[in-house]
Amino acid sequence: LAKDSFNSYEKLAIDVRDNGVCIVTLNRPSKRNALDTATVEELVQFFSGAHRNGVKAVVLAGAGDHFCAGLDLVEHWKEDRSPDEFMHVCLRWHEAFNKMEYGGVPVIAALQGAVVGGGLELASAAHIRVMDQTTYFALPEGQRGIFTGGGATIRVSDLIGKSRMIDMILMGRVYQGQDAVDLGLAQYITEGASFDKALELADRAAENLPLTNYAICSAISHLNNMSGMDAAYAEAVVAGVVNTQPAARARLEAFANKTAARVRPND
Ligand code: 1HE
Repeated sequence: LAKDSFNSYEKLAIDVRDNGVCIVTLNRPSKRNALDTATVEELVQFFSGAHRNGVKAVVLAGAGDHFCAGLDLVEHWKEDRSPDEFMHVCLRWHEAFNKMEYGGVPVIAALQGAVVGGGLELASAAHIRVMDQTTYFALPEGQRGIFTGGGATIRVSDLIGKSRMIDMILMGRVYQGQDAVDLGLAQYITEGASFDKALELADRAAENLPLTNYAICSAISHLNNMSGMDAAYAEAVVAGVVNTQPAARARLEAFANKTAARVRPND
């Protein structure tokens, strides 16, 4: 784990654990962790290097009572950007979020309070979302006179379907509680802090072999973008590499020797 590579961050708080789990915290609670351009640049930097730097799993969190209020609307208003400038702002968001989704390192988002606009776009680029009783999801862009630019049309539609995504942005509809899990906005809901559950999941994910996690947290997203025929072919190629990795032999041997844990139903 290249611990030195995590020293240069000013916007994100980065805590590296001995097991390779990294806690990445949006650290602007007084502004509800609104995403300004500098924060997005640090997300690009972190997620571009995470795999190369030996990160085994990430907990993505937000400081304070809210995960993320989305685009920094005050910065956007003050900058009075041209269309061309804002297109390039969005392209940096895509760079960051694509590096998250396709980077091969499991990213578990720990959500509380507002997960809105670009905050929901950020959360939906994570592989797993854990929410708590305070968490709520919305796309306020419709009412603000703007539009999503950080991938909601793709990733939020993937999570809940296009018509529900349209309803969210057209009507400002808010989802929370078990409804949000049933819809697919989050996979887990906790009674206590979502962070504790997210860290538990990240610790567990970090025990998988890195090449297996790479396939899970990169190949699946790529495969889903392909036609069925091509995806089946590419899946076979990925499995050819992953399922013959030398590091897997000890785990296969343990199964053959009956020392490995068996899959059993939950209690
Ligand atoms: C912000 C932002 C922000 C808060 N940009 N500064 N996103 C939104 O439309 C959400 C806008 N924010 C809110 O609706 C609320 O702020 C919250 C529900 C998130 C939190 O409410 P609350 O009552 O706890 O806080 P607050 O009093 O509204 O805000 C506290 C401070 O945070 C205040 O700054 P202050 O200097 O006056 O103390 C707010 O201005 C600041 N703040 N949210 C900038 N978003 C690539 S396209 C992406 C499209 C989008 O994401 S559009 C944004 C959608």
